[in-house]
Amino acid sequence: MGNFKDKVVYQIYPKSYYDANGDGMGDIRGIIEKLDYLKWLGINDIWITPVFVSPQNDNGYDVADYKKVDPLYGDMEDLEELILSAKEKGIGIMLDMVFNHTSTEHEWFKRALQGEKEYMDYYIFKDGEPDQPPTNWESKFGGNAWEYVPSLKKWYLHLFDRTQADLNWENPKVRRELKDVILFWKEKGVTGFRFDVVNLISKPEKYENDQEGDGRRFYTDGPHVHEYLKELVEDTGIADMITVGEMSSTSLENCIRYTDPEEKELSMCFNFHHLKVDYKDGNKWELQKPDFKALNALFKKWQEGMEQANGWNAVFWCNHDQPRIVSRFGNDKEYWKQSAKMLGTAIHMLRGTPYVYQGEELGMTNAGFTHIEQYKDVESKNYYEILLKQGKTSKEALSVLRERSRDNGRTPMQWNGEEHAGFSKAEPWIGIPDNYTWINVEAEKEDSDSILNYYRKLISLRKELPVIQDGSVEFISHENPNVFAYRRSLGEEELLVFCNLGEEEIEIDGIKTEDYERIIGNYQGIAVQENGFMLRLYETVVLKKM
Ligand code: TEU
Repeated sequence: MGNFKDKVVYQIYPKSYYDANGDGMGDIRGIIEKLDYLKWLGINDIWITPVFVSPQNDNGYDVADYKKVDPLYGDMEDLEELILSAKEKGIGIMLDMVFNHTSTEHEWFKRALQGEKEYMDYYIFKDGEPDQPPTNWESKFGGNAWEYVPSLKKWYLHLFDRTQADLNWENPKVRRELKDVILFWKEKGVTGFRFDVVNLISKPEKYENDQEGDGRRFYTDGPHVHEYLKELVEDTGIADMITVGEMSSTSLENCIRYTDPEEKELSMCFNFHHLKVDYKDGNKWELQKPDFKALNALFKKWQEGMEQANGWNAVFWCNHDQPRIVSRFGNDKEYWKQSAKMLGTAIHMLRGTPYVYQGEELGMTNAGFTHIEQYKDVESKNYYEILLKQGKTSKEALSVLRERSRDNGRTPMQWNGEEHAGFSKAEPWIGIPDNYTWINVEAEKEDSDSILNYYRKLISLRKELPVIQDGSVEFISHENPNVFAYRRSLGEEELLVFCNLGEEEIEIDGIKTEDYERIIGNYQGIAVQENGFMLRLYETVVLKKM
């Protein structure tokens, strides 16, 4: 497997990164123009969310042609130029492979709808009565996961939107088609791949009602998933590339298998358990304060568990599906700067490959939308209706979206304090929070104490210190659940990482501060005490043994 332990990956959501052609939407040329910024930041690879031909019902996660660039983003020449220019700067490009489903606009699905047997076998069609879906499984975007096609008198499965039909991986032809897509892009010179919800590809033999839940336990980390992944990797020769699987509701055991180098599946996995600690009883659409005790327990379990069994984590707070972390686990008002730096440190010193999502390095905040018309995301729009049906008032539903909508992470990158945050000359496709006048690349580049310069330092520390890349990890427990702390060690080298997730001072005892050198932190110095030190509000400090 390739070496990725000293790497940091940067995620770009092209629609909101930089608009080079002035139509209000970001594009591939926009990314090319910003490569020098990314080089300066110090990242190694860029994961770009899908830019393939798509009706954009789910912003490109509904692919209609895996081998063509959607004109919204540019053309094949642009993408080839991006791959080449990035390479010249020592940056790799990872493309996003959405292989659990295709758009219903994909040629394969259109032919299936015509009743062509060969293509019907590409998808999961089941017989049934028009009023009786084959199972009670729920779509991740709300509602039943089956859609009826009257002309065929059959239902098809869609774990996501009804315009995203699940592929039938049991069919070897489907697997061959998808391998062909990988080979196509590999030849173009990409350095890696991100695989969308790849642990949902293997469905159970029997389709039955789930009496306990929404059906996920039947198809999550499904019966043949490891076999299919191994085959995909072997037949396309990508074992040495950087690959990351997005794993929905997965287990530690499975993530170990997905990423143990001996298994030759993937380099690393994203899991989302730590981003559900503010879901009430597992329900994203019910607000609850983050449970930091649970957060600590999850990180301990995953960090230590993956290490023991030779697995590798992708570590992250933010992506295009998540609200902004500083608004979520930090305080984006009085302690904006401190809490953003603290949260960044918590992730970047971990064992695993850190991912920075565009704008996270600036401390970008949630969108702050107040009207339903401001939202563009299919999931947000669906759930707004569902919440109303459940009896919430429009005001209540909007206050849930304000915290939980995926659009919180999709507002345009804030480049400067000028009109439209320097993102575009035209009115952007989605709104921009007012704080762009001071939260932006230009302002933060100038300020040596900014979140941006702090992230740049976090990234460079990983390159400099083998203990961050390769050290073992051990969580340090504290009676106060707001303390998020761990030790990294490699031979004689030792790092202690302390983060305060809250707004009260906490005493940390039993540390001889004089034995350590402070290598990064978000306050001046250390508040040394008789038997240790005081961790101030949202303080983080990283100590290196001398
Ligand atoms: O997301 C998978 C997924 O299930 C979640 O991230 C989901 O959006 C969220 O938990 C719902 O509450 C991936 C992509 O990242 C996402 O953008 C796509 O919409 C989805 O797959 C379908 O392709």
